Amino acid sequence: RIVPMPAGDSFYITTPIYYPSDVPHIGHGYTSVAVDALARWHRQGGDDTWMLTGTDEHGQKMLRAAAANNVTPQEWVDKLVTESWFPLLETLDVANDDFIRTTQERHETNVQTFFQRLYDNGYIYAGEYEALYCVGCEEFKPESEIVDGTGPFEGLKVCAIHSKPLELLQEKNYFFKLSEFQDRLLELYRTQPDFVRPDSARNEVVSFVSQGLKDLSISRSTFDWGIPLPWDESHVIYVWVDALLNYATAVGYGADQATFDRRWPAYHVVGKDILRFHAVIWPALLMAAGLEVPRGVFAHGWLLVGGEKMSKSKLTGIAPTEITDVFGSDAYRYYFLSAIAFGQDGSFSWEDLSARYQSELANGFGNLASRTVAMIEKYFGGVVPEAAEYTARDLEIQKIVADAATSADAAVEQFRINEAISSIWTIVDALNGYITENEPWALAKQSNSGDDEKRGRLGTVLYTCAEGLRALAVLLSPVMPQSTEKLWSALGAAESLGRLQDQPIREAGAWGVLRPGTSVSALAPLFPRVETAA
Ligand code: ME8
Repeated sequence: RIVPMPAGDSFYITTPIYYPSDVPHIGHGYTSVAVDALARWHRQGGDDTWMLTGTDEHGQKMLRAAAANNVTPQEWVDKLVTESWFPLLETLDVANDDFIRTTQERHETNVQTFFQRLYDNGYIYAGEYEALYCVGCEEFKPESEIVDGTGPFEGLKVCAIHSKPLELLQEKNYFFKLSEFQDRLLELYRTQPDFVRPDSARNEVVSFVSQGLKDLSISRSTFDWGIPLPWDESHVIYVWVDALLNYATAVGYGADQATFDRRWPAYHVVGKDILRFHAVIWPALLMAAGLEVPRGVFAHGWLLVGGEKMSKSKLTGIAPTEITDVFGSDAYRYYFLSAIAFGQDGSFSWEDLSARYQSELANGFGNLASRTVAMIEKYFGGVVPEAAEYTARDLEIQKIVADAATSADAAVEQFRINEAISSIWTIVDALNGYITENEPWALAKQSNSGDDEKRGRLGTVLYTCAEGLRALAVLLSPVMPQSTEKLWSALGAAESLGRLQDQPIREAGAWGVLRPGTSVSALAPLFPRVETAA
């Protein structure tokens, strides 16, 4: 079911808020660049776009790490956020509109407002709880995720994800009546089939909820690093529900109704590890508070390194800077967004990254850009020539450009980023083939010996390439903001057409936008040769 979004719509999109205690790795970077590319696309499509990211700073994990480092939890998270998490955004060229931290006042106060409302609405009650808790997951574990320990943990119950012993917690807790929402949730998944995407994620959620839901413990009373419950300050709000609320407090929930109305509801992009929190618990909490549910939840897959899920517990994490220092941030963005089917697991390897960098970016896109600009410099004194008469083959190129732009937009609407990129790449491949067929260097030789028709043809061929590159710059700018910017100015388009980020992406496929007579300027290789140690 494809529902195209009209231009000018509100488009609010979020990443998960990350635990700052982990060092940022390429998995976090993957989610962030995907959300950033989607946001940039919509922003350039004229939608009223808002991209949010941030950090999840409460909970026992943070408290313990701070204690181990002999600092207060606030000092601990402040240090991590400034030293590791803000810089990640710069490293990956993420243009987020806001960054929320759950220790901010704007969050804490309004989380309390939200829970008071749930309490007043009768969805919260006090009870006794005894269950096994994983501090790594910050979650009470269901039977299916508990395994018997081995080695040093022989005889203990351990978390299947973290392989660390679980802690038996027994305390008075407040509970949220999640069990009451089973029917309404199933109704939601039925009436809005794209509420959870992709289909595999939707099926998992539907089957989970169909089996019945248990009420959810939403408070803890044995430590105080969290947000106190407004009606019982001896409890702090469970870190996961505190965290989910970020999506609402960041856009004014409880404080600025006008902003909240303008932005909410959001699209959430998350890794599949945290799908249930977003597709089950979060909409139920919103329903209980009488608020609109999210527009949708998109769960992407796992990045695998050497066949293993890369995470905090398995020390195979690779820092994004290890990649960007060598290949640059555009290549990072392009690689993860094009090589992995968005929604499915994908493997990272240095060999694959290097190979794609060389063939697709350096030899494919980069070389097309360099030689087109160089030929315009050489044969037309650096001035974009006019097209003479278009042949059927030229018109075919124009159609490829128009079709690619249309399909890419349709794919982005469906969060299918890799499909959008492969549609756009049909332009790169077509133009490289077009240059080979038309041999502009031969045309130049013939027109030098006075053949006016060949001169006209040379102009048409090079205009076609330059105009195709103009479309490529616009379409690829959400994915590769830096190299497309360089290309844009080399084409002289910045002066004649204005800023790249202001070019309407949904009109990128129109023909004849780049003006003949525009002066191009030299273009250094967009994707220079790299020496890889790998
Ligand atoms: O779960 N492959 O934070 P977190 C792909 N604070 N993506 C990965 C990944 C991998 N191997 N590893 C991590 C939390 N990610 C909570 C979220 S939201 C209200 C609270 C990405 O720091 C992926 O997006 O553990 C995953 O969902 C997220 O990092 C988990 O980040």
